[in-house]
Amino acid sequence: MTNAVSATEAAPTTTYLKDYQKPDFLIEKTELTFNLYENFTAVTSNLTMVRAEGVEADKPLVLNGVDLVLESLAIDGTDLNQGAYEVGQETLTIKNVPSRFQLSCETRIEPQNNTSLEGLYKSRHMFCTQCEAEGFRKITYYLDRPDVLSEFTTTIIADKHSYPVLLSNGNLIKKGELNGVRHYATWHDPFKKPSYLFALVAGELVSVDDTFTTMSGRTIEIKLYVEEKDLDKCEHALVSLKKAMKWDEDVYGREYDLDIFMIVAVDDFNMGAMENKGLNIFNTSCVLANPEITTDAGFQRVEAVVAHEYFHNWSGNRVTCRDWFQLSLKEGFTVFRDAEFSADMGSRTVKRVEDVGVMRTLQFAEDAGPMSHPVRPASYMEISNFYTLTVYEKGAEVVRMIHTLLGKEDFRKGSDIYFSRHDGEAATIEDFVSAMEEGSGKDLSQFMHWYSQAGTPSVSVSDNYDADKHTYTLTFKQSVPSTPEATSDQKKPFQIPIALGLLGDEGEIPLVVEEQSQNSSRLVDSVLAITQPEQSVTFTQVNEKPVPVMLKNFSAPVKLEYSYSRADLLRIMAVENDGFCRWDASQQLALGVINDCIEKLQQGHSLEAADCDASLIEGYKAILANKDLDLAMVALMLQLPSQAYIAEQFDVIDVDAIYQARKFIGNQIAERLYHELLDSYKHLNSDESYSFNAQAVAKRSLKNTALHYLMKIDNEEVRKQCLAQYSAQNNMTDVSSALRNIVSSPSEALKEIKQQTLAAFYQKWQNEPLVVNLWLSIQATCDLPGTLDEVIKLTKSPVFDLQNPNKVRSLIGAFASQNSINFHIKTGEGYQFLSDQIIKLNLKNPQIAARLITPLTKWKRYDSDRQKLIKQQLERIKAEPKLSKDVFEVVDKSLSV
Ligand code: B3K
Ligand code: ZN
Repeated sequence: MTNAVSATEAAPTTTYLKDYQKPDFLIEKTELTFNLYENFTAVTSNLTMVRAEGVEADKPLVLNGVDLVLESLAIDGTDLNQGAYEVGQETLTIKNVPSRFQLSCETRIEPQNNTSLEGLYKSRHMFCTQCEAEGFRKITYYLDRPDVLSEFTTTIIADKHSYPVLLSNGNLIKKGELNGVRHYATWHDPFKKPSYLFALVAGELVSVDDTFTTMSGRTIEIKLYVEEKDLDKCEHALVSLKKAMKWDEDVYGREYDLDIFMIVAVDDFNMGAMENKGLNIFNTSCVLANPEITTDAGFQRVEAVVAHEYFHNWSGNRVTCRDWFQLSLKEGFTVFRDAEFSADMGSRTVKRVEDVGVMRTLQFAEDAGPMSHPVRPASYMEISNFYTLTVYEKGAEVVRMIHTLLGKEDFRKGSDIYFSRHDGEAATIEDFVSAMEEGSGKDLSQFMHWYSQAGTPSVSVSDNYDADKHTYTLTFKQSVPSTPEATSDQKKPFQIPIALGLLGDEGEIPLVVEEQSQNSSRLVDSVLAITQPEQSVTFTQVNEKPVPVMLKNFSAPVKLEYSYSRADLLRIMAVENDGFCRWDASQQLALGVINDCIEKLQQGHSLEAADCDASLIEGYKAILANKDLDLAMVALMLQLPSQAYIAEQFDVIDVDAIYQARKFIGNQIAERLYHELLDSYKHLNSDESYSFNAQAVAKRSLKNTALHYLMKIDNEEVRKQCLAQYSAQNNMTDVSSALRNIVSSPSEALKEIKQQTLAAFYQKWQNEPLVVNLWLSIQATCDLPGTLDEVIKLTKSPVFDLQNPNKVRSLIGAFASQNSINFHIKTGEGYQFLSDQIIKLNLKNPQIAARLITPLTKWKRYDSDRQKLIKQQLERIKAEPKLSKDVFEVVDKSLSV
């Protein structure tokens, strides 16, 4: 029978939200049988299909299918002859079908050659699946869309020695031997689900088992499947899962539904993890952890991702998405849920500050670039390209704003309505927002613009203090930049919650809104919801000119513009209660100083000590001396704004000046606060054994922040400290931090040691891929000259594997996105290197190839020489004879701006 043409040859077409049509057919039951062999897999499907109500009888059945070899096709047991159906590039059309029938279909696939890691594929020796968004169509012909929900029964047959463990969604209902060599297992999932939540795993795995008792007293079996060598890295994920299960019961009243919850760890995975019903599949990097191999950031990631996938059981699985335009319905909401969970488990402020960091650098940049799209996009060519920071992170901020506007109780009422009303259904963002309106009695119609309008809004604030009347007026003006889908003037004003406070000499000034402005500007729990392009609020009984503190807890994903004096910022840093604003004040203070240096460099001057304003040194000194502050906060406030954040402040990014200025200020801080930093380092540097809790993480964070500054100074004592920290091999957080400093040190004294240390580190950890990945990324992000050559060398070494996404991200991704001074090397070799890799990956793994393009998409933001060089590379990629849809969309949109 026909072998469908590869998807990569299909001309990219655009899918529009406005064209959404309900499915013509439904699949009541899905029975699948997989016969797994080394050189092919035979898939048999039996689908109980019904024509949807109101659909004309002559409408053909159109199924999705990609890269499938069709072996047989039958309706109600009768084989179809060739004229009865048509196999297209990505479809199978059956012309005449009854209103209710049994469709049987046999296909052959080659998971062993599937390098896209989408559909059924092999990771090392294990078979596994990734079906979201449209991977199921690479397994069998199906209605591969999220609004077709079906009850699945899955039988897996495989060699019993190579694949002793056979898993799928739901409950195991049957298993047995077949002929002494092969065995089978049948799984049944009682919950109807769309195909994207289907999962299958077959491999030589062992499990770590646990149980959880739900709020209604049911005992859930928990199984974490890993390779035997990883058995010692499972505990943290299991603890995190049980915490997440409990948290979702406490905070959202959501209980787990199946009797078993399984997680499987795989090495080759395109993203972090996948929430398949009852059978989550995880990238090893997001589930395995122990102190010897995992940093604090790694522990946090595992906790967050385990929780995120678990929370999807309700926000995503029980209530799923009508179509992929609604992706943020599950992702934005679930990111908000996991962020709140992490905040409750660790330090709330630290979590918030980290998330805001991602928003203000990466998401704001995405929103200002050629791939900018609303939280609910209006169109896409390849949906895989829309698993973005906007859909996830901005989507979570939008849900957070609803939470802020409604308050905790009403938000919970809304989420209860949403979950119970749409349980077992495929819902839309409107359904979610309506439930929130109903739960709170509030009107969120203007709020909906957050879902349909792209671009980061700016809110500029001016103020006026009337000393005679004792009034203080704040005036807010909002604007949104033009983005690909709409110009600035076509956009409607947003409803923006601004949490605020006024600082007086004696602390917080009580907020009393003047009666006249109460109609338009009501303040609820210190939150002002602005709705107009320009809007003022006047406070009375203000007896001194206050310092306004705005956007507390980053209450809206906007750029807030208000010119604070350095003295105001120091004040906020010292006394403000809101942790985010306190941290942000330290960022704005440093940013101001760095910006002055950038300007000076751009005018051709060199920098001198006086350019590092004394206010910054004094501010940092005070933070280090402040005994009331949480150590994690101290560490965060001492960290200079990232290069990416500094870059975001400019229309034209001057890579060299930003790098030089930031480095100069870093060195000044190190020199001028040397004793304070060293004291702090020594005080915190203990050999106590590792524990993962907020306090211990905070200590290590501050200690390593101090070390990072100190290592900017070429000083023997510091070098010794750093080498001693490395040699102590106490935990991976400290070891990797020391290694990073050794590798990035320009000191001649470390030149040889550097190579020896890198070699010894690799020698020790070569059998731990996650540690090798860390080793790669430490080298890839080194800002010293010559790093590009090292990175190129590493891509050619046997350590590297272009087919493993974690390796690609650790080496190529880290280099291109976190090493701006080397990536943007003036010769253009960095761009060429990246494009070479993208071209190599284009057909092998289109999703990863498309992600790698991100740094090139921002080409318009650089100087004209760099613009030219980057554009050349984009054009080179576009000229490739066969381009995957994924790569085509990103390159095409980048070149169309
Ligand atoms: N839902 C998956 C992401 C799937 C990405 C497909 N390209 C993981 C998550 O967000 O939980
Ligand atoms: Zn998710």
